[in-house]
Amino acid sequence: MANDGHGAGIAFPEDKQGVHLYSMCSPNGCEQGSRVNVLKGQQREPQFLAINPVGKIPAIVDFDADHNGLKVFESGAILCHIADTRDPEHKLLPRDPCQRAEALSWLFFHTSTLVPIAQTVSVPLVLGAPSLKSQGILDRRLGDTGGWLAAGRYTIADIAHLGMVLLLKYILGLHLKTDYPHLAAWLDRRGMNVPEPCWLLVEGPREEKMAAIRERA
Ligand SMILES: N[C@@H](CCC(=O)N[C@@H](CS)C(=O)NCC(=O)O)C(=O)O
Repeated sequence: MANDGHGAGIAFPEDKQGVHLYSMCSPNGCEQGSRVNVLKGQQREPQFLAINPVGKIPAIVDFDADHNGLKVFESGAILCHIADTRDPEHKLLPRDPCQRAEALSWLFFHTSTLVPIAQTVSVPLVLGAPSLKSQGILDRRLGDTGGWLAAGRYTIADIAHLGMVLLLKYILGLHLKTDYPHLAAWLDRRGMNVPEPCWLLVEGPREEKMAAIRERA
């Protein structure tokens, strides 16, 4: 696989067929397809951010005719896409709603609980502090789409982010309207106009707010 000059050090594919993986050998990556060396910061190169705006490996591009260069990031989403499109017998992700929900429960446990715990310990040692902040990533994405996170409409992707965005806003003391205007507009948009959790409205310094949260729990 030759470097076609797109990225400073990332070898992008010349034959645009099938599923192309962008990754490197890491706990949730493997050495296939194009190597994106996160130890050298290649995940933050514009050409890779165009594939995964979150700046993390793994990511794939699906060049098959049906999928038309579809970009997928987040290991869970990649696994679902592969299962949905390359497993006609549904061996990897069952079709039966009960079995499917069970498989997805454990997949989501892996990506949302186990991986962050493992990374809390390992990432600062290997990579230093993460440089791309979630709220900035979401704000840019919503600025690009002008609406919702995915599929041009309100989906479970928007629903999933709501509580955590409010929590980040509170914990980090974010000024959304001035610093993250697209995120602020998204929160105000029809369908997202839910009341803030009561504990967010507690006045006073952070310690008092935390005490109020514990009291109300
Ligand atoms: N939730 C993501 C996590 C991906 C992730 O954190 N990848 C690491 C390598 S194992 C990475 O690219 N880190 C680079 C960075 O954070 O700058 C997934 O499951 O795909």
